[in-house]
Amino acid sequence: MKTQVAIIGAGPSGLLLGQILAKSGIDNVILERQTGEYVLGRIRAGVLESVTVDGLTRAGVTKNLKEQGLPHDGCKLVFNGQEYRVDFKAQVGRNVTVYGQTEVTRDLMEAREEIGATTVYEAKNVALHDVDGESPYVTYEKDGETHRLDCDFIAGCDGYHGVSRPTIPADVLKTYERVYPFGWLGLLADVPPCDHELIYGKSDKGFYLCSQRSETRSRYYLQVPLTENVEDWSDERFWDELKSRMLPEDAAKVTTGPSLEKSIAPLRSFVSEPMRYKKLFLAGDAAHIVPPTGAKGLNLAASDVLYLADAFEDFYQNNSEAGIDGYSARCLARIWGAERFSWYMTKMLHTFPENDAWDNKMQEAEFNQLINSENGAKLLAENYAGLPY
Ligand code: RFL
Ligand code: PHB
Repeated sequence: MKTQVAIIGAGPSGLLLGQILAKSGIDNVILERQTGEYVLGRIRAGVLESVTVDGLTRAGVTKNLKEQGLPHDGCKLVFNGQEYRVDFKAQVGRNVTVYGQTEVTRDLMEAREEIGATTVYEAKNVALHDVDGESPYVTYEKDGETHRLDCDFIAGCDGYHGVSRPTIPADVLKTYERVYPFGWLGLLADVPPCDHELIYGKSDKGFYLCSQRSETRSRYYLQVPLTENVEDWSDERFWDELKSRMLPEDAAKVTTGPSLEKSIAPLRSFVSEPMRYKKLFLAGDAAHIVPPTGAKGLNLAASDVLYLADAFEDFYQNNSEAGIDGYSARCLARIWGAERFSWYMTKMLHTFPENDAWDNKMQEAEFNQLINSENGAKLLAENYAGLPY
């Protein structure tokens, strides 16, 4: 098989890139290790910045988003009993859209099927070859047979545990990492959300987040130690713990119900540089991870993809390599801004086991600056609604 761009991974990065390129007449094939159902079963992000909505618009995939996406003009922060609403709309004139990653992924999968572009699911042992030569190719196994996909370029959209990043020689890659000493236990349930906006809270028992997917589906998270097992969290235990961390007036508005999904995700900040090595380009979680506190993971993936689509369009339509050459630096400028914001939100709103009395006072001062300074609130709103693209 031969194509122009071989895309590794059918998560949101790979599917969005594939759709935009196909619309521009650039042939591409996606190789995905899992089944489509497995990819859709992963419950992840829920908040879209305008850059992500722009990306989906460019891909022509906004029908359901327009009908079902919920515009949010602000969110509530609660810090040890004090609450504060950040008004994104008033502060920076922009808002965000609440629409789940599962829905984004499903919309992109359906659109890809409609245009008849090739996605190979359950592609095993994907390996990248000659990425530093003139004729790169990818091999994979499917139904016991080995296949070869020749291409001009490879887009590594295969997430943090993928094969693309490790293909780059170790002496070329520089990585930066911060691992946090806790995870988030998430619960999805078909119950109405407790508030029309998201609530990010810190109590003396740890962080909690009240999020949503629709007016009838809620997503809640609790900070838990990394030693916790999801099997030890009955629904009842989860709801009790959540309510015990919330302000009593908010807790009174929580509707409980049976969980559709429960899982624990560790928190990590990670960046690898550069994002391009010869014919290989990394995008999304393959190149960087943020802790979910700033709601940036999916949105960064979308901005990488838009820059990469620009670069390939420039190459194939204008015969220019400028976009390709500038890709890594262009992405990383935006990524480091989002890394800073996610790290700041995580540090301000979680309970750190190693914190001493000084650290606790600094956390409190951080929150006070936010609620007492118009500039503090504006900075948060600007970052949350999305840094310039
Ligand atoms: P994905 O979604 O991980 O997709 C990568 C795809 O590549 C496939 N793959 C391979 N395919 C072929 N061969 C291989 N060797 C392969 N190795 C991997 C995988 O099966 C997968 O289908 O990365 P992508 O597309 O870059 O998208 C990024 C987003 O998924 C991610 O940034 C966010 O979901 C991050 N994230 C969250 N972000 C938020 O903004 N809010 C959240 O609440 C939130 N929760 C999360 C998250 C990420 C999590 N991960 C990665 C463990 C919760 C979790 C559990
Ligand atoms: C979610 O709804 O899953 C969600 C929302 C906001 C975040 C993280 C996760 O910051």
